[in-house]
Amino acid sequence: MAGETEDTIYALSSGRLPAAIAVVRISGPKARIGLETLAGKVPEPRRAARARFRDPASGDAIDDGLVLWFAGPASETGEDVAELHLHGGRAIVAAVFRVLGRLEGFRPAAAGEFTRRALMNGKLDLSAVEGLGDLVAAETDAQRRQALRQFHGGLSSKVEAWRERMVEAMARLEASIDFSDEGDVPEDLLTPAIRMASGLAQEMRSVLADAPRGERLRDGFVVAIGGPPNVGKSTLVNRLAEREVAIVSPVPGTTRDAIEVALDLKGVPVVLVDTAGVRETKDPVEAEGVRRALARAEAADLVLWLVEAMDSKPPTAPAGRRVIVLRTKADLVDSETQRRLSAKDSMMLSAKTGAGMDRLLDLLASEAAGLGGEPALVTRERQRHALTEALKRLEGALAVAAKGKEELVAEELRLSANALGRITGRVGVEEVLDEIFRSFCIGK
Ligand SMILES: Nc1nc2c(ncn2[C@@H]2O[C@H](COP(=O)(O)OP(=O)(O)OP(=O)(O)O)[C@@H](O)[C@H]2O)c(=O)[nH]1
Ligand SMILES: [Mg+2]
Repeated sequence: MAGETEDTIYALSSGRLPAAIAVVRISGPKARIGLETLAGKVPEPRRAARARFRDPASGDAIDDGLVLWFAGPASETGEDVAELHLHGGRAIVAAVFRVLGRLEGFRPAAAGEFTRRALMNGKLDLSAVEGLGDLVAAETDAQRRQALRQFHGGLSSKVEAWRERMVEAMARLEASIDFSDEGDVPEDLLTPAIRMASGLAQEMRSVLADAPRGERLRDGFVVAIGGPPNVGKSTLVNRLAEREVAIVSPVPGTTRDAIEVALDLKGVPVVLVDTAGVRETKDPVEAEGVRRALARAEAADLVLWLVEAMDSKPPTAPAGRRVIVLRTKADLVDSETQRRLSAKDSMMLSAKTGAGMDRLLDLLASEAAGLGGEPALVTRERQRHALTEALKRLEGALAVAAKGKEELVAEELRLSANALGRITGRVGVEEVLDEIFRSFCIGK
């Protein structure tokens, strides 16, 4: 719970004004005073009540609306929280803020401060906070599902369960080391510890194997559009984006900078990157564009390498993660040539007539689909690092266990559990002692 010295914070929690409704939240020890000052009453917890908001200094009515009261600790932040539902006018919100700002111990909330207080008060753990951030930022269904799973503790509950198993094994080992003269400590403690550690290591490896997919889903599946100048790269990007994001012209070398556009392909976020046409050039600006184009192609998840259908000797694509060659301007070649070319291993496309576009979209969706499906548990580098460290320590524990060194096993397990604790933001040394005394009734 927040201490007496904690400020009471307030902020507009709904979107940009003006809007139909504005939600102002107040959290902290004096939230009740804020509500009484503005609305003249505090309703029953969790029940919406009609209220007339006034400025007590002038007695002026500010607005009519609703108020909600959540008494701490049963609130989002764990503190007393009031929610004001106002009409979403700028002057209304400004007047409410003016009243709150005059109150002793009140100040505007900093970014993320409500969530931060929820974290500090144990309402959310660290990975749930990250899930919440992703949930608000999610732009596609697959991103939303993944974020919601994390917010609901998908990762933390798994990590906590792992940690508990480790802490228990550790406690048993330490009991055997520290209290080996006590009669009620089992003899062979290493065998169950080894079994536990190798089982956990296996589970961690499989969660880690899924991590790149989770991280990628947050950022989007990156598709770079590359190829020689003037083949219709920007035209294709505009067509896929269904708006004019890039300049198209018959002059080769039109695109210089890499241009990004976000697409939602069947729930999976795809970032298309239009790049400068790749060719030898003396123009330093274009040369920089070509350098960037090649770098983007190299880093992309998929490269669509475009060449003109009538080009008999098109330049080959640079090495990327995965390259698909597309032949553009299909409308400019006769049907005989079209047949001959499509017999080869490339797709024909006309951004002008739309021919081949459906097939391309299907292909992109199926390439990106790997990111959808069952949401991954690890979605951030921070979590992956901590989990990798936990696994490394667990493997270390197995290695020293093989040599029969009990104290070292316990130490490696402790470091592994600590690394896991970093994922959820809860690392407690006290727990180990608690565990020893709970399960062995040593009674000291
Ligand atoms: N007939 C025909 N013309 C096309 C097609 N796609 C693009 N074009 C034309 O080809 C020219 C070049 O198109 P852009 O999209 O600017 O080509 P780009 O590959 O982005 O070119 P740079 O940015 O210079 O590398 C423009 O005049 C387009 O109108 C197509 O499918 N059919
Ligand atoms: Mg272009």
